[in-house]
Amino acid sequence: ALYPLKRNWTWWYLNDERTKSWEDRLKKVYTFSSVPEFWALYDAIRPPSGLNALCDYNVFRDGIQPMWEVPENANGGRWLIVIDKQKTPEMVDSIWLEILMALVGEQFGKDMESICGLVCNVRGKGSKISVWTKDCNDDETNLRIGIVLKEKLMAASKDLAKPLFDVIRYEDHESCQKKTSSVVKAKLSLHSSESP
Ligand code: M7G
Repeated sequence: ALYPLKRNWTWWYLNDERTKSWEDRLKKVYTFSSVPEFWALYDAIRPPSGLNALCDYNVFRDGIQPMWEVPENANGGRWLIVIDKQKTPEMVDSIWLEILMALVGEQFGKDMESICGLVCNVRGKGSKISVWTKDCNDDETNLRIGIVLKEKLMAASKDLAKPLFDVIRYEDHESCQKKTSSVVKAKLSLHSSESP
């Protein structure tokens, strides 16, 4: 194919069928391996703003299932962007596309190896977008990944002339699974107001 990607990515969809188990709600949509294939898929499906509450999108490196249980995620964590309800649907879609293009376009250099995938949780109380990485204790790598994410979000905010985020936080999956409140203590955080 023309314009092959460096690696293959699989797009997954979690539907909103409340009566089913989480695992049964999760479906593989398509694996893409070139730039035109990526855009054909992106254009054919709804953006996050078109999904019902409770649905998720996951775009993960081919071979890594988008769940805590698999070895690539078992010791991992995520950079989390919480998008409050005041933000417009277009802003959610912009954050999603900005990070998606950064991943598919290999914008994280050698740290691409530490990235598992990208998640969008569409929720009534406000959506979440997160980048999952392999090792929650590798602060150095995770921080470098976070800095690239922040740069991408700052640039997109400038283009839209709207601040897309206040803070991004890194948390480990284990704490998320054990959480009893909606707040998990962050291992790392980056604020839009701070430089760099
Ligand atoms: P969430 O969708 O990450 O966050 O988790 P939310 O609170 O904003 O909806 C919601 C629930 O989905 C969890 O409590 C689990 O029951 C289930 N779930 C989510 N994830 C990411 C996984 C996973 O990786 N594996 C399994 N088995 N269940 C999951």
